[in-house]
Amino acid sequence: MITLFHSPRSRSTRIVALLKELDALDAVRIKVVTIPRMDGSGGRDPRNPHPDGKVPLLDHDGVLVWESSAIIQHLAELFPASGLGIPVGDPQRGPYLSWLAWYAGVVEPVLTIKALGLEHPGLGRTFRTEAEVVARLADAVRDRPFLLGDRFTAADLLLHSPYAWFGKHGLPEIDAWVDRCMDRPGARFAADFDARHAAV
Ligand SMILES: N[C@@H](CCC(=O)N[C@@H](CS)C(=O)NCC(=O)O)C(=O)O
Repeated sequence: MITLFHSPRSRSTRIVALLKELDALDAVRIKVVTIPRMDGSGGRDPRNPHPDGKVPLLDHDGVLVWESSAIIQHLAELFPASGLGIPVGDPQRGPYLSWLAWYAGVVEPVLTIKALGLEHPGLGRTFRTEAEVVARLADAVRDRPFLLGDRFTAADLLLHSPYAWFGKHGLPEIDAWVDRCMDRPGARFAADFDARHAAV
């Protein structure tokens, strides 16, 4: 039994999109839970076994998988037929894993630092700046539709997600790539799912 703990319009929305892309909606149960929201609504949900009370969380036969990057890799490998993951032995495997890890290790901290308006030279030295993050992404998609070439992968699904929430960046390369990622069955399904469960 596999269960995704999900709260609408949150970081777990991208995992709902992934389930659709993987054609795994019959195999994975989606349990909608609450989380504390910025506006003071919601709250930690006692039904959510995430150690920090966060979403997304995957429970696979009683074993917990947390962090979006890990959940995405786990699910893409469990449901390989869709071709959203890159298998061991494929020369693209290294870049694919690197994009997933770079999202968690660099993109999330950098975007959070920027959103909070924090400034310290050590932050840029450690993580790099938002301008550098955007430049890396723009370089990657300037001459090809997706991060790894012609094919949409789970790396695109994860890396484009901040721009899907917070609006486009304004750089034509990034905006066109985000449009391509949002014009997918997974993104459309997740938006519809969240609209139907938005009260939670
Ligand atoms: N790095 C984590 C971040 C998870 C996260 O912060 N999720 C937010 C929702 S967008 C959450 O659950 N917040 C509730 C809380 O902080 O208690 C991931 O990507 O899985």
